[in-house]
Amino acid sequence: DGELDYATLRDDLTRFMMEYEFGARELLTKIEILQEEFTHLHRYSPIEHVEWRVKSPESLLRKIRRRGLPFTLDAVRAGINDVAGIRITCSFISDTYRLAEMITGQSDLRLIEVKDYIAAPKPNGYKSLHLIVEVPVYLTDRVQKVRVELQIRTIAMDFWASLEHKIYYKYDREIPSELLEELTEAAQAAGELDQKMERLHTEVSRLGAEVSPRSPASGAA
Ligand code: 0O2
Repeated sequence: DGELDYATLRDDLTRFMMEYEFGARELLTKIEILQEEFTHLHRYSPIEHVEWRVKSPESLLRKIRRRGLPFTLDAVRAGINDVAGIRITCSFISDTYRLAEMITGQSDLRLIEVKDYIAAPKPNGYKSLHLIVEVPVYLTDRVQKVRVELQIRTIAMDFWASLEHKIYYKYDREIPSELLEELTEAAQAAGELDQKMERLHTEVSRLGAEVSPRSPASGAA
């Protein structure tokens, strides 16, 4: 006793990571259902694409160390919200909020935190709607609640964020100031594009509804 039982530790960690994967998959099914029904009703899909991942054990360990958390599964459960992460890319800003509402309104999910970087972008221009939701996972012998980070953003926001992310790591987290300025300008341009697309989308939906108010098929965007 008191000795580190490597096999037990490995099994516990595998089980722990599996729970996060199950949590993410539960949420992915919910997202798929929303996408299918929404598409049926409105004749367009609010979602362009969905990506997801479970953090690698290496990256999880780095984060635990960075945060100064104890190396216990309970501490990770309580202190790290993005072990499982899902990113939803939408066409339009209004759809990011609609989806967030449809997800957070589900009674088996618990909303832990919302960070609305669309309404209040980060100083570098980063925009995205971040939700932390708790999902119940039904296991063989118990129900385990796991947290999943959901990032919901538009194609333009995603385009910007993926380039910024590459540059950020390329310059080892210290982006040169002239590049930073250009990135902020690009974020501004992406924001303007989003607003223009939103206006067009609203206009086209309105026209579609006027042409044939009874048929949702004509309300296509
Ligand atoms: P990586 O490399 O993507 O994994 P948290 O991790 O949630 O406890 P924080 O910083 O309070 O810590 O959360 P926040 O602000 O909700 O950001 C979480 C994630 O959003 C980040 O994960 C990024 O994926 C993304 N993000 C936040 N800010 C930026 C940004 O300025 N640019 C880009 N491209 N992405 C951003 P990680 O783990 O920090 O990074």
